[in-house]
Amino acid sequence: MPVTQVRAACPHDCPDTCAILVTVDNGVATEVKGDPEHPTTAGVLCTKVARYVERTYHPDRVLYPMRRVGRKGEGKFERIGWDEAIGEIATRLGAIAARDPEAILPYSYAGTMGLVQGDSMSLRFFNKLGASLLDRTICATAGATGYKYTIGASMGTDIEQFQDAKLILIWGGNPIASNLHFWMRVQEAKRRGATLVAIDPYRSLTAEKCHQHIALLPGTDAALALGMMHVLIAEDLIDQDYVARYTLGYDELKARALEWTPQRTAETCGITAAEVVDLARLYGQAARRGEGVAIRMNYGLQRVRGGGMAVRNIACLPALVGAWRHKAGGVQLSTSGSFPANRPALQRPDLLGGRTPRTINMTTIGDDLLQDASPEFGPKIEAVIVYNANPLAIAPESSKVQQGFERDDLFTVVLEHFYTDSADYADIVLPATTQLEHVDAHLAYGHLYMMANNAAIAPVGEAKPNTEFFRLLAARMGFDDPCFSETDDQLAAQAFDKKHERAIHFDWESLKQKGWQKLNMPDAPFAEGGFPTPSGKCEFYSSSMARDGLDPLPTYIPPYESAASNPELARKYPLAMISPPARNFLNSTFVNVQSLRATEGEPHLDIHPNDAARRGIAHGEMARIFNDRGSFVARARVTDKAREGLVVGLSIWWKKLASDGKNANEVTSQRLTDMGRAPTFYDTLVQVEKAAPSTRDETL
Ligand SMILES: Nc1nc2c(c(=O)[nH]1)N[C@H]1C(S)=C(S)[C@@H](COP(=O)(O)OP(=O)(O)OC[C@H]3O[C@@H](n4cnc5c(=O)[nH]c(N)nc54)[C@H](O)[C@@H]3O)O[C@H]1N2
Ligand SMILES: Nc1nc2c(c(=O)[nH]1)N[C@H]1C(S)=C(S)[C@@H](COP(=O)(O)OP(=O)(O)OC[C@H]3O[C@@H](n4cnc5c(=O)[nH]c(N)nc54)[C@H](O)[C@@H]3O)O[C@H]1N2
Ligand code: SF4
Ligand SMILES: [Mo]
Repeated sequence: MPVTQVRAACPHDCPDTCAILVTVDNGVATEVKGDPEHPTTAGVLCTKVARYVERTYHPDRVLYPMRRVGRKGEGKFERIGWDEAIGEIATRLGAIAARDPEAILPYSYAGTMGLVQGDSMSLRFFNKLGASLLDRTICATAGATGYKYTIGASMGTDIEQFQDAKLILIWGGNPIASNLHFWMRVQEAKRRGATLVAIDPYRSLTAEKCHQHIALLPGTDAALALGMMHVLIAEDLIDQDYVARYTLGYDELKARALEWTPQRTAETCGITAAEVVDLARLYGQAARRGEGVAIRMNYGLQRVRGGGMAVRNIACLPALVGAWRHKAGGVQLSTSGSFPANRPALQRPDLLGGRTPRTINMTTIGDDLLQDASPEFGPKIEAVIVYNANPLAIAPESSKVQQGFERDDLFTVVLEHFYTDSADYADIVLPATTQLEHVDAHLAYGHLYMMANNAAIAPVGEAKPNTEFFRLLAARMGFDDPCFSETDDQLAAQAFDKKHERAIHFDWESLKQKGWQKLNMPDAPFAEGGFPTPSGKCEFYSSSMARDGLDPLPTYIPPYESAASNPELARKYPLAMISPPARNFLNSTFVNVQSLRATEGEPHLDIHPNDAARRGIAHGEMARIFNDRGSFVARARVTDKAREGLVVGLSIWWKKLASDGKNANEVTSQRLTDMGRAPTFYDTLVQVEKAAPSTRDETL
């Protein structure tokens, strides 16, 4: 066989969704590289995915169906055949479903973002079965909800315009680690004279490289946005024409914003009043000059109690100063709402046949697995099918998640590439294909291209695509609707709604050949209003919020856990902890790739010199981080990158690769955000103390 090049797309939960070229030599993938022709990928892959070949042929891949032989969590399995595995799963699920199908729960997230290997055949199966629905909230639903109330959909400034901005606010994001191709555009803007401002409690890799860094307290962004509005209004930096034509509720907003003096804002955010005033002036004056002023908001700021409101308040700023008029102005949180993804065709909610099963929130899986049957909760959860997710590592309040998955009366199936922390608790582990081994269609949440992924190699071992597992299981359970025999290509061909004007040119066969195709959209989406809200305007006042029992105007909702909002708790646990992504991991993916783990080293905790000194902790010593929910250990890095009162544990480590078998989610809570029912990972108070030296065996 000759050496060939196959067009692929990066499947990971990253805004960039890169176009990849896979070199295949005699059936073996030898190299992945970024497609130089694809405008946002520009020939570059991040260090993680540059290792995708190493990950694919990793000696620890799950190669065969496996049945547990040890205790739950012990990770001892024996090989079985696919036929036996499917038979056993069908029998177990069939018996549970005969009593109550809602006792069965799918648990999945974005291990792959593919529209096919994500949720297509899987949800057809669960819909037909009548299983519990899963509320997929673990990442972005707080911000997405706040943004939707204000702007109308997850749409915003095109990444391909950012290089022409003169001012870029990087708000609650760390693009050098988590949105690399956006950072490349920012670098170009900087070369063309743009000013860069990072708004982040932590001096991240990105904040370090910006002209300014505003290190506010976690969870206080909503107040900073209100303080900026105050200054913009007081100093007459509002675009009155834009506001009059394309926004709703300015007078009410004005009254609200005037309550937020720079002094009050500064006290709430733990910064100076001058920082508030200067930021607002920088923003308002550049917009007044007709320059591109753009905000890249990211999800880091919405993992706190008031996360939805914070995103909403920030999303009001571009309309106030008319920044949307410029194609390099406005705001981007996510572009996913630009894509006319045809989820009903893929997932077939009609197979529910009029049933409305209960919904389980994936964020509170810890509590939910420990719930007994009750009229409010419904049946006890008796079976969980995990795919594209690693709940033991990534869900908050780990000790409860672990207790739940340890239950002897719980039947757990995990579809995986590796023996993750979650796979160790499975009754049956099934080998899943990687992106090099299956077909998929993708949208992106950081750019505007529909993407195709071709299979480059044959499945490794006995791995099968997620879709094939659900096809086999459906057949074994007697589901004979024709939709259960559709191939992955047939599914991919339904991924986008061809009748929609933005996807009018979508044709799966040609997308597969070309690899990518841009949506049909204007460069400046809201230059003349046209917001996809109920009023068609940017909604400073939102009747939908009033209807949903929320304050219809921008406001500030303090964190659950902070010195100001909960002084009693703060006396016991005085440090705010955040656990944002490490550069060399992708959530918990890649932690087991030796070359990448070696770069991260081991779990660290960044702590300010004053906080470390008070606790007698020296740089490089082990620290124990704890609160009422649990504890974990990490090696202290004494650094002023973390502001005083804040500790930072870059994540998400595999527990079994940490010296104490734990990670940052031991101490995070299951409390939910103000909107979107989302997690509050970065709304966590802890205490830190010196721990015994690590007994970690470096040869592990
Ligand atoms: N390398 C790498 N890339 C990734 C990921 C990964 O794990 N590794 N994960 C992917 C996924 S799933 C997602 S959702 C995105 C996440 O990436 P981002 O959306 O960028 O969000 P985070 O990394 O959670 O946080 C970004 C920054 O927000 C800061 N932050 C924390 N709390 C606050 C706050 O209250 N206010 C403000 N203003 N800032 C705050 C953090 O210190 C951090 O530097 O990245 C994706 N890309
Ligand atoms: N403390 C703390 N916790 C967090 C966060 C944080 O910042 N701090 N971030 C949160 C966020 S933003 C997110 S999005 C979640 C992420 O949570 P998850 O979506 O659970 O993400 P991963 O940990 O990457 O787990 C994905 C798993 O899917 C598997 N996988 C990949 N492709 C396939 C496939 O094709 N088939 C199958 N069967 N499996 C596949 C991978 O091997 C991997 O083990 O974590 C959240 N948890
Ligand atoms: S993880 Fe993100 S930056 Fe890395 S290759 Fe995938 S899409 Fe590109
Ligand atoms: Mo995420």
